Amino acid sequence: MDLPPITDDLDEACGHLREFGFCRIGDALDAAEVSEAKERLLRQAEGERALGIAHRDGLPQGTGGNAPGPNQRIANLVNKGEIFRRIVMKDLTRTMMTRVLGDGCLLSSFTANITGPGGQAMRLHTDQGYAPPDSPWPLVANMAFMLNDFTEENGATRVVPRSHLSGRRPDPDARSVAGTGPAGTVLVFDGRTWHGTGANTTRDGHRLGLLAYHCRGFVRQQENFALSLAPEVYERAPDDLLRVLGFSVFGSLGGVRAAGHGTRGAVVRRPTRFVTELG
Ligand SMILES: O=C(O)CCC(=O)C(=O)O
Repeated sequence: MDLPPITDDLDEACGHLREFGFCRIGDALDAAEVSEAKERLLRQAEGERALGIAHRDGLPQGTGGNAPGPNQRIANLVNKGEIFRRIVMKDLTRTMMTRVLGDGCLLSSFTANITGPGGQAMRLHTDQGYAPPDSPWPLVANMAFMLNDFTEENGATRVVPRSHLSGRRPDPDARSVAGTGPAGTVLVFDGRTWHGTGANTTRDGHRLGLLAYHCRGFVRQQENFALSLAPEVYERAPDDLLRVLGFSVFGSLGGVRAAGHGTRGAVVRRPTRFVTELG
């Protein structure tokens, strides 16, 4: 077996993750959440295109110039809708990521990838390519939430079964399987698993995926939330969210010592006074 079945049993899902390097959890988002997130995402994507700031990719490799690709990426969803912040803080998200990455794990980035007709397959890679490939455990893990059905044809994320245990860098020609599933499913994959966006071979279909990329508490995040979180989101963010975004202490890391914020798990804030040159 290369594609473990979709399950809603988290123990079973964790077993799949250990054996295959990925698992699929059904009904991770309910119908109302799917519909709200999908509507928000499509409006955001349209808004970024209208402003001329859309990030487009998915063109064949080596295609030069600034031609817009058929796929659209949307960055930093934490700033772009309450539904996205809710998905980050869902019990399922926190429970799964804590089981895989330990207490104090962080959101590394939260983005969307909308594949469009003609979108090319992404080169197989791992999400912890900056670390030695033979790491005995994942430093990071990803949750790809499906806002519509992920199919072979519309670019479901490709994953290489058991590649997380290979101890090698990805072989771009390895045989992969499509992590398909109905809307609401989440594909969870270990940071060592070889994977990439699938090719979209449809005539007019899009694939709507949210990528909630997480890391252990001592790993540097992909998104620098301390700089990029919008002030109005920061002001209203509950401590639990701030903690997951990295405004928090992990062991002896991440504190703002001058302000006395050094306690494990404490939320840290920008000091109002600074100790500078004395004497
Ligand atoms: O969109 C996907 O299916 C996966 C995207 C991915 O692998 C990446 O952005 O690194």
